[in-house]
Amino acid sequence: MKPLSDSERAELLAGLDGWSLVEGRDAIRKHFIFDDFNAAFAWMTRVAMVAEKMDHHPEWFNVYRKVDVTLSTHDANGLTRRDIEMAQRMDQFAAGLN
Ligand code: HBI
Repeated sequence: MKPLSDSERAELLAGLDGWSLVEGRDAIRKHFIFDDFNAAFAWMTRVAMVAEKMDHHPEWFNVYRKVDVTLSTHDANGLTRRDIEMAQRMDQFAAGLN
């Protein structure tokens, strides 16, 4: 799979909310905060189902109601459209919970 071109990157990242580039790595990161652990884990469960369906999995770290997410495509060693799509799905699910 091909990483995003510079112009695709600029255009697609501009459409995301609250995601930032990771220093020293072609990846994007966002810190999600939910009402409580139950909400955080419910969100992770929904995302996990989509990740399996997309065959595209996040790198994430959860403590109580916080989930730190990093997205990158390992097979491409960088950002691809799959990462953008996963970020959009994550934001959609989070909007429904908070
Ligand atoms: N998830 N983020 C990410 N990047 C990948 O390249 C990737 C994945 N999940 C599954 C997957 N690749 C498989 O297609 C390969 O490991 C075979």
